[in-house]
Amino acid sequence: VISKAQRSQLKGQKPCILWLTGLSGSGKSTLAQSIEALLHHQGAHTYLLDGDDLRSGLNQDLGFSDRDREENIRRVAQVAQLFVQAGVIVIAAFISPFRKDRSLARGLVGSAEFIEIYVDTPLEICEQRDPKGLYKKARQGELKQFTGIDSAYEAPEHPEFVTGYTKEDPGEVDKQAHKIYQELVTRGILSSGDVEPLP
Ligand code: ADX
Repeated sequence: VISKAQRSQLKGQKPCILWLTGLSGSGKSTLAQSIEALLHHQGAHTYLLDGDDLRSGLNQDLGFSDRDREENIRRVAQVAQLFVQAGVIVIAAFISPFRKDRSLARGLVGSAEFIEIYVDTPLEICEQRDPKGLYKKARQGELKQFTGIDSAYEAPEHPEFVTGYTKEDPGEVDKQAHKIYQELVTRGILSSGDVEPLP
């Protein structure tokens, strides 16, 4: 019987979940990718779980009713917890609009193992960006139950980390990722602070 501690020790890291929450178009996926790239280049073993990906596979039977979102997050949280058992640093990027569902995810792992990152981009900006044209459809009534329009988003009350609005500038996103990395070092999740300074 091999324990989580033994699996993590093999990788020289403490496993955890970096949980990114925020509106559609807030920049969760981009930030998640930047964090993963940074951690990977530091030698960490990571895995990225992203809403759009999981909804095309494991969760393809789910829609966007409150109940389906709850089930989406429940499954994702269970999967993330399994990765933590495997010793991996998981980055999860989901709207995850409801506090109780995020709190359930937090409860599945140790309190120090769940880092909630609120990607706090205001609705107006997300709507201006509208990368997939979904806000437009929601405003025209073609898409129902859209988060921020006719479905609720409950902002985190005590996230471990809040990222401000980042411009569509990869340099800005990388700076945010860098700050999060340093936060992980401060919390002792990652042992080395030897990350390359940004130019
Ligand atoms: S969650 O609310 O259940 O956490 P999740 O992060 O998995 O959502 O998926 C969100 C993605 O689904 C959005 O980025 C968007 O591309 C797409 N989407 C399609 N319909 C909706 C909708 N009604 N509300 C929000 N996102 C939607």
